[in-house]
Amino acid sequence: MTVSPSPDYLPSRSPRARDQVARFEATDGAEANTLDGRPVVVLTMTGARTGRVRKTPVMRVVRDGTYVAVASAGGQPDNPAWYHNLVAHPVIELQDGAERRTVRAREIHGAEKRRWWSIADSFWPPYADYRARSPRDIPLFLLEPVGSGSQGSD
Ligand code: F42
Repeated sequence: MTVSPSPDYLPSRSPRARDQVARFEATDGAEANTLDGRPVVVLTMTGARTGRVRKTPVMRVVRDGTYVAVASAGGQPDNPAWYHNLVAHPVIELQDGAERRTVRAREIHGAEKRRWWSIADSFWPPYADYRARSPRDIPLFLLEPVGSGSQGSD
């Protein structure tokens, strides 16, 4: 079952991201679900400024049912715009293949973040290069199932 974009949907300014989301959603996650052969998921969120529906592909990073969103933007000096969306409206939808789930984004820090970086690097090794060249401490969000009591530990 394919979902037509809601009228509130405001596509990304990035043609690559916008086109990948369109193909991914048109095929219910069967196509456009990789980058350089590594799996990708799509996040659907609420814009921090516009309140519109925003979507962004991110690399699929998951361990024991918990996903991670890495706000790397290729190591650019600034956080991606979608970082602000997850801070302002942390309950989002994650689509992995045909499976959609509601998750809550929680930014992590310290020892918890270091642990998850090693997991994220195993899914997408270029993250280590982004960290090396970015002036930012690239943010990581855990995308936890809604309703989980996990507070996480630093
Ligand atoms: N980016 C990552 O950061 N991490 C990844 O793991 C990742 C994987 C990936 C895989 C495939 C692919 O095609 C792209 C991938 N990207 C990944 C790139 C990602 O999809 C984004 O293109 C990139 O992270 C930049 O995100 P961005 O949100 O900055 O996008 C820009 C291009 C954009 O669309 N900007 C909009 C604009 O109009 O300028 C604003 C978007 C927005 O959400 N605006 C908010 C609103 O209210 O609508 C306001 C946000 C604010 O600043 O308050």
